[in-house]
Amino acid sequence: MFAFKTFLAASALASTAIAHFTLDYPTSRGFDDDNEPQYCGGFPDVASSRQSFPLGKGPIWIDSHHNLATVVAFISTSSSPTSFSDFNTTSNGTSIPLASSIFQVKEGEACFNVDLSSLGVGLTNGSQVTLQVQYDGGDGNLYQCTDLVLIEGYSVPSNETCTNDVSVNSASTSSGSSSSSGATSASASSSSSGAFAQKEVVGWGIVSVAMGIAGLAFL
Ligand SMILES: [Cu+2]
Repeated sequence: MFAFKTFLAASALASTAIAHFTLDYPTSRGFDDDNEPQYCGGFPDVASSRQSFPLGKGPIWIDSHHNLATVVAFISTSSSPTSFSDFNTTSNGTSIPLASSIFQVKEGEACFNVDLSSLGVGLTNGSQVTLQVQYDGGDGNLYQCTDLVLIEGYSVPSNETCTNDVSVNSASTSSGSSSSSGATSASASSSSSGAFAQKEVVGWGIVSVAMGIAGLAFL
């Protein structure tokens, strides 16, 4: 009897462990671990109310349940995106750059900053976007979506600000976290050239992500 109870407890722990990852800020449309491999984690409809989010630098928080995972974020500028292809181009055909670098996270809570005003796709105060996070912890690509309205000068809650940006130091995983603030300010002071430099470094990753998105779009 005792052993059976122990077995049940172990099973409960195991099902918690397959939670893949959650998008905690801004709040996800919804979470269903069985459907997380699907577009927007199985929640294809835009949320009834959009969350305010900074037009400039703003934080994204995830909770990773795998030892190590590869993460990237991208946006759609459609008010009602319906597929991955809506995250490739704007309505007038302009291609949309990735919203983050392609970076790695360890298990646990992690944050990274995006600056959607820097993407060059004409976002302004009041623009509506959907941000999708792609996460691969070794069991395939998983997705979460959040629906935002971009506000110039919007201040996120102080407990959601991201000072240890895990997307900044991903190329040097052996370096300590103490160097992160310096790296953050360095990249912030040269955001446009920094973004291009990151693209060069992770060029093949971007190509494979883009091909993955395009492949899904043409299925
Ligand atoms: Cu998983």
